[in-house]
Amino acid sequence: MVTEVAAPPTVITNPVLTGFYPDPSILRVGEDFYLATSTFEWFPGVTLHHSRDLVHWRSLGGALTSEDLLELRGVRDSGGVWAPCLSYVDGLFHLVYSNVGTYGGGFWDTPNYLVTAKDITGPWSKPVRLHSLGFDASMFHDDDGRSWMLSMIADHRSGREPFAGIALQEYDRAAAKLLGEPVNVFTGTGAGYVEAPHLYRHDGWYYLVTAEGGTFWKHQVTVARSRTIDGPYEADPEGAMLSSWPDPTLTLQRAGHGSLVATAEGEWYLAHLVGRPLTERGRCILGRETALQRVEWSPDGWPRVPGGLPLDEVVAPRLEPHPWPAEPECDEFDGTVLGPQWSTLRRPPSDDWLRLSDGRLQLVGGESPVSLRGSSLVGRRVQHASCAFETKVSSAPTTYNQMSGLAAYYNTLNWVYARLTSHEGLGTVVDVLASNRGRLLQASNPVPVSDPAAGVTLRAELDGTSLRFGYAIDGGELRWWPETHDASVLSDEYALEVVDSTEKVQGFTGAFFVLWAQDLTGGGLPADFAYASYEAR
Ligand code: 6LW
Repeated sequence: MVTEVAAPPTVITNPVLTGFYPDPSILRVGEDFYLATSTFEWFPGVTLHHSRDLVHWRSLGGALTSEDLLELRGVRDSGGVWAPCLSYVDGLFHLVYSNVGTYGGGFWDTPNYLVTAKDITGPWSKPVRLHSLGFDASMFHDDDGRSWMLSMIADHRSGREPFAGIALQEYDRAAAKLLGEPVNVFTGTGAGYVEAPHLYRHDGWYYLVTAEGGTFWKHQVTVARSRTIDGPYEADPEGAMLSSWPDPTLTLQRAGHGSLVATAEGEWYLAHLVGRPLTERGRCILGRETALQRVEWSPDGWPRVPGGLPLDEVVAPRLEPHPWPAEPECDEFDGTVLGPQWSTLRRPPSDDWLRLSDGRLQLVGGESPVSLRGSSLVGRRVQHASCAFETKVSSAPTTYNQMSGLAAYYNTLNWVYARLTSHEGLGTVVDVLASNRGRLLQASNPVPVSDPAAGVTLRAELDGTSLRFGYAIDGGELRWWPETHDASVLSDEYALEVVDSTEKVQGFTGAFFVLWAQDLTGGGLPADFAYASYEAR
């Protein structure tokens, strides 16, 4: 007699999106699941991922690929696109997002926008300007055909709670405009920083999922419910739906900013952000990532994550496994557009500064590393605690104002750059320059290059907090500069600068490996990159 051995349940291994993919908004349309995440000062705006089984995810690149959809020139570090929300109605994907141009001193300039598209890969419609009351805009489409916009409410007045609550306002889809006045429907549970609203209807209740506690260690997901859409909303008497705060030893820390999804068979999951510090409550070089937790409904109708703590592995839904082909390690730049793994800084790729032809990527030397408008930079997220990035660059710098190469990059103030440049005494050289909270450091000594046109191989290797750079010149083998760099400065925790309890510089992004070219003479000296390889180790 043959006994049937049940296949072990498939598991979801967290984070499902490794590297800088925060503030996840999850959506199911038919048999397809989508995740939309924040991108801040990076193009394309709003990164999109796709899955058919919640286990395997593939990148679809980003939604906001041009400047008529998103203007990022001039935005501060960690400004730009905060916390998108993806929804679906009338056969159209609806994407709302905040474009936080500036922040500081208790103020946020945060216009919110709505774009729609028939297909998740676009084209997306001309943005509809919504209100600017606060960031973390989201949208809910009710069974009665009405739609509602939500966001956090910013209050700069002294002595007031700067995160003043959650605004709800009706949105007329036909007229493409907001109706009536916004109402503050939820001021939180007292954990502070109430933000990131997502609204759902289930079993006759409206469930308002928010984040509280702030996006660092005390972050949490809070759920409140009401029988009527404009409240009053009562928070779950059992407290936070999810938080890492109770246990600093967990792998997944900073858990918060969640959104819900149900499979067609009614299995519920929560997408949320996490950080994986290298040491307890230390620095998260991979930034805020996206994870999924299983949700069980309590007998009295509350969505709960069993135990309320983020698990590294959760049981996957009963769906056919749907793996995707692996991303190639090496990009030979033999296409005409950049692959979905690449992002650019504050401006989308365009022929005046980025060209892909003849199997190479050419960057026209742009503005300085601190530029908020014209950086010639193409980057990919660091997605593994141990990995390597390599390229071969050729250029003809004749002054110290011309440089090109690869860098480990967090923001305009924190990076380590192995570059080809010119040195008064030595001529063309390769060296390593670093910026630590804006303080420039000559990190490694220059090495003369006699034949730059032949191209210089540059390599970065990251292992935990240790980052080192190597070079191969004039047909020689790969050599390493002796210095190793503290990679943990490329983290949210290090980038965040607070002065007199005011956040001067936010740290919301994550580490990138980038190809970079500057020509501070304004002459636009080009640099050619033959390939770029990223190896997880
Ligand atoms: C986002 C807010 C948050 O707007 O961090 O973690 C902010 N939660 O909801 C930036 O990601």
